[in-house]
Amino acid sequence: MTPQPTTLIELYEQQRTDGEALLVEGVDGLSSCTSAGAWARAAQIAHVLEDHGVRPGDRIVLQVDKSTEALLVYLACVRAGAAIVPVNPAYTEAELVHLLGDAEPSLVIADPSLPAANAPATVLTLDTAGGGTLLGLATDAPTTAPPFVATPDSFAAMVYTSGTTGRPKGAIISHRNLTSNALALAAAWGFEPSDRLLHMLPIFHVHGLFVAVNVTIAGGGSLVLAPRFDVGVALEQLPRCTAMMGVPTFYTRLLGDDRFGAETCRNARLIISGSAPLLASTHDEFRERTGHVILERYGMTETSMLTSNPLVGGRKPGTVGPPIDGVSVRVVDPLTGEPVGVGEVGGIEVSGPNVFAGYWKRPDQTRTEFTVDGYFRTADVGTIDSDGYLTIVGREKDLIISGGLNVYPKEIEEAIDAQPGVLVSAVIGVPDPDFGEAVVAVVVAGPGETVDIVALRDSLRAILAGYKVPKRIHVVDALPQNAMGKVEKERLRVMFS
Ligand code: MCA
Ligand code: AMP
Repeated sequence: MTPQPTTLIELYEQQRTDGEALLVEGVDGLSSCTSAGAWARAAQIAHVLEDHGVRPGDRIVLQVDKSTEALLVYLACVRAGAAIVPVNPAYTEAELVHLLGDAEPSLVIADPSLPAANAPATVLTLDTAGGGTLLGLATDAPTTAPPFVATPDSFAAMVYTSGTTGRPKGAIISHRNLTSNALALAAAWGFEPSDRLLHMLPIFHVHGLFVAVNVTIAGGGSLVLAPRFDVGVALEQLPRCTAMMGVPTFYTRLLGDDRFGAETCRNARLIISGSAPLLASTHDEFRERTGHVILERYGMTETSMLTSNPLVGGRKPGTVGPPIDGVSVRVVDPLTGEPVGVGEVGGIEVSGPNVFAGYWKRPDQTRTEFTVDGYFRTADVGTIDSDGYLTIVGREKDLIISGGLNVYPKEIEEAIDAQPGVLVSAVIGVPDPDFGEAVVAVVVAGPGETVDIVALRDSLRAILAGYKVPKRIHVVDALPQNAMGKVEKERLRVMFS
């Protein structure tokens, strides 16, 4: 019997049953490629990376719009032993400064129209049409990869995640982390060569880049790859697919269209939601309209996927299911660190082969986020029921999840406070029918000053990615504070919801 793959290279090579089968079927303007073709093209790109000085363990920052070629860059990094650092194409120059300085990439691959193209590093370009310097250089390169031998601990990716304090930090993600997760999920969700996954997620995050792509590879199936989520494209493509992965906003938007129904899902066997809480009402409406029970799962950048409702058996709305194979999840008392009883609420801690090695260049922060017995503190708050299903009831971290994208209030508050006329601000998340939570800012003007909301929003747009810019800005005389002088965000949430 062939041993289970422990690296992404083994995963790809062992699970590829039919090299001539499509790995990616591009739609809405994206290109297609076979499994063997993708692997060979990735080898060629890996040679270009190597020719530009990239060595195993080096970081490669990627800021491009979603395309099939961008996925091949990910596979090329795997084959060259480099860690991909995916970056949201909406990030502004200001948002990139810290990341580029921190990651110290030996190479940047960027769309020529995006800020990373001006990075103070070696830059190769790649646009959505497959143009740019990168692929031109790859054309005549060998189709067998450079001689990198991966181990389970080899560095596969570094994904930036923010914190409630301080600047975004790079989570170091290994081949073991991604391979073990892909295998566990493919088995849990029954992925097979006949599967066709509708992929409309962005590829600058764990959900779209690793969960969707690696699970498909592990199952030997194919991706129907669209540039972005779009209801019209989903209505056209979903009937041809067996599975879909998305954030709750995808499903509320589909339900908002009368054409969406059981017929659209006629070939689907599995509809998965994650990255943000799925409302019970969305769950119910989806079941009534299509007959499908959405499968909800829970994960994090630092850990990949942790728990999932089952493929077979009871999917419980409002819960994120039991731990997936190989993952251990416990709920502890925040004061004592001791596990709480069934049905009691506490901090969620996790361990397993999927859990990352630590934060790049931040040994102190890494130490404080792990317990002495090696569990990672998620800063999510939850409870486990008598069947072992986890429910997330809140977050210790001051985090807003808008349309599946994380927004850290502190970063937005700092940006607002630096604007003319502003004394202080507080940023909160309020319920939103489309994004789940919407970013709202509450601002106090300095003495004798006024705040021009339109000008403030324009200034924020220039420095922050669009999804972080508050959807609403309210000016108030003072922020409510408790006896300790801390802003009472809960009161603000009630006032401005
Ligand atoms: C775009 N906009 C947003 C968001 N996305 N505003 C708030 N929240 C958002 N998520 C703004 C843009 O700045 C723009 O504003 C306007 O909406 C239109 O932009 P567009 O790009 O056309 O938006 P969209 O196509 O409607 O995108 C919404 C979306 C997208 C489909 C929900 O954000 C999306 O695909 N989200 C998925 C994120 C994801 O994959 N998360 C997984 C993270 P303006 O016009 O004013 O400039 S990984 C994770 O969380 C863990 C590991 C896990 O468990 O999975
Ligand atoms: P990120 O830092 O982008 O990896 O986001 C991870 C966070 O998203 C988790 O710590 C949770 O707070 C949240 N999250 C992910 N999946 C779910 C889910 N199914 N339900 C509720 N929250 C979720």
